[in-house]
Parts: sequence; structure tokens; C-alpha cells
Amino acid sequence: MPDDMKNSRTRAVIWDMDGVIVDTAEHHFNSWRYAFRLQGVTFTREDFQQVFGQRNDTIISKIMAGNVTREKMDRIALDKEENFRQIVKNDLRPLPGVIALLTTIKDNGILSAVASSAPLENIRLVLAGLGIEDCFQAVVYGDEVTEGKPSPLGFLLAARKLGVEPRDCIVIEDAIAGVHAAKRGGMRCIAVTNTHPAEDLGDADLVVDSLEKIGLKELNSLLMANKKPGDSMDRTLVLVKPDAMERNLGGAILARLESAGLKIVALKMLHVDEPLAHKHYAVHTGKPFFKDLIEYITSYPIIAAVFEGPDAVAVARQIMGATNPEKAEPGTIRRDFGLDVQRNSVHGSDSPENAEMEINLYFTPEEIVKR
Ligand code: IDP
Ligand code: MG
Repeated sequence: MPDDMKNSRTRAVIWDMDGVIVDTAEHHFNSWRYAFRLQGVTFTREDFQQVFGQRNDTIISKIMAGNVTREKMDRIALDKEENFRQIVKNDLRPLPGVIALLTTIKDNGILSAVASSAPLENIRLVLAGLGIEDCFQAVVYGDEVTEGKPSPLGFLLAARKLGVEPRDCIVIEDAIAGVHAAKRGGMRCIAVTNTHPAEDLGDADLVVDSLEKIGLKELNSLLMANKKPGDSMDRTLVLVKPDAMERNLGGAILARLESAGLKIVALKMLHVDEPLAHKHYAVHTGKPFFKDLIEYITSYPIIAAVFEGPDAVAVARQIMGATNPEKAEPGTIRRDFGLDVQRNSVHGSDSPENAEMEINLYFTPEEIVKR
């Protein structure tokens, strides 16, 4: 994570695995049918629909109608999992949009965890098979928690392992029990209709037919909606700097911030004069680049804007990227438009306190609209 993101509140996406990252439903069905058949028990598609997404012990007790010893339960689970791994090794594909979304998440300093009802061995097998182990900072597997979904324990453990507040987490699920677990855990939930039709997943905050429809904008909007009543809206000062204005990039840069869900509440063009430049960059007085910085910021008219939204300071800085465009993450404004460490196209306040101060330098209270 770039240095200049460290003040932001960490956010996370918690992924269910089966039916979200990989499509293994048919494989699961076949291996359950195989394992129950060894016990002389029939396992139908209707049975499967009813138990999908639940833990092995829950599934086995339901299908065996409670009539099963601990030993037999272990046997059935083992038969099923061995058969499943065998099948999966030969047929592993990520679902549409998964790899692109994982990349977006990683590039924007958002954390990821897998919280799956599956055994750890299956999770490892899938992540390694797809080459995406590095995308996840935590894994929670079925037996790690005392209750499976719809209990929220698995998702809450994932959040704890990542060090992220539940309200800053988005769960991605395909199962009804999983959606309920996310909501009970106080998290936002995206449901993808890989396994169930949209009408069964209505408790999710957003239902999509493919993860190709999810990008940074959707993630940001969900996290904003997750603010508790009483949480304050943040404001940040954004400047489109001279180098970008000279290249007609004003609109493109403002659009990037709007796309992330931030709202413009004040906007103007101005030619920064020396006194304003000195006030704005007072903290850099005496630094070797100070004189050049003043000359640069006063060299051409700029756009000044106030953006508003939950965590506006952090969100804007994530979208802008590190001070030095060469070190900024791909897809950030500075990486895409910046010329060098000074001519880095955009300014964003670095803390809510500094944002207040900087906004007051550029705008009067009357110039900021109330929404
Ligand atoms: P920030 O804009 O990412 O918050 P600061 O360290 O606050 O970065 O620096 C303010 C501005 O000063 C930068 O955006 C950049 O335009 C300029 N600047 C920072 N460091 C250097 C440097 O080492 N050489 C030249 N200009 C610099
Ligand atoms: Mg700064």
C-alpha cells in the first residue's frame, strides 16, 4: 500500500469461494451424490438446492435425517472431499470478472479474504490452482468457526483477521445462507446469481448476474451506504494542478473522483497567487523543492473543488495514488496523468483536519453547497 494511504480506514472484500470465485456447484453435487451412494442413500438435486453453501456436518445430518454416528459422518465427508478434489484438479476455471475485480481491489489498497464453508485443503487447492493466493490476506475455512452460515461467525472472523471493522467489509456471496450471514454480521453484501435467481437473493445490497459488473465505483458506493447514521461526511480539497490543466485533463480528473462515488459540493477556477501558494504549502517551507513548487502551482490556472463523501479524504487519495507518479499504483490519476513528482496533476488533502484548513483557503462557506 502506498505510504500516503496509511491514514485511511482499511476496507475489505470477503469472498465466498464456491459459486463466486469458481463454479464448482456441479462438482459438489456429483461428489455428494457419490459419497451418499456409498452409504446406500440417494442424493437428489432438490436435496442439493436445500443444503448448498452449508457446512459438511450440517449437510450430512440433514440428508441422513440425524441418523448418523460421528464416525460415519467423518467417512461420508472424507469420501465426498476426496472425490471433489479429484474432479476439481482436472477442471478449474475462475468465474467471469473474478480476476479483474481481484486486481482492482489489490490496486486500490483494499484487502481481501476468503471465508468459505469448504475445508482448508479445498480453499488452498482452488487459490493455488488459479494462481491467486497473493490476492488474499486472510482465509477462514468451514471448521474454524463453531457455526456455519447463516451464522455470521465466519465473516466476522475474516474481518478480525484482516483488522477491518465489519461495516468496512463487503461480502460477495452466491448462497442465500451466505447473504444472511453477511447481513447478520453488519456487512454489505453483493450477491451474484451464479447459483440462485435474483429474487432469492433480495436481502443482498446489490444483486448482479456477473462480477464483471462490479468495479471500484460499486465497491465505494456500497461502503458509503454502510455508514452508520451519525457518521459524518468527510470533505476533501482537490486541485487539478497546472500540468493537467495545460493538457486539458480537468474534466477527466474530476470524472475519476465522481466515478468513485464522491460528490462535488464546490467548484471554481482560479489562478493561484503567491500568498495563497505559500499558505497552502506552508508545511513544505524550507524544503529543497519549495521554491519550484510555488512557481509551478502559480504558473497556470487551476481547478479547485471540494468533494464530499464518507472517508472522502482517504478515498480521494487512493484514487489519486502516491505523490510520485512512477510509484503510484496502476489505474490511479497520478500514474495515468502525472509527469513527475512535482507535476503530478492533482492535489488532495491528506487528513480531515488539513482538508478543513485547505478548503477554507480556497472557498468561503457560502460557496459550498448543502445537499
Ligand atoms: P501530496 O501531494 O501527495 O500530498 P506532499 O508531500 O504533500 O505530496 O507534497 C506536495 C506537493 O509538492 C506534491 O504533490 C508535489 O507536487 C510536490 N513535491 C513533493 N515532493 C517533491 C519532490 O521531491 N520534488 C519536487 N516536488 C515535490
Ligand atoms: Mg500533501
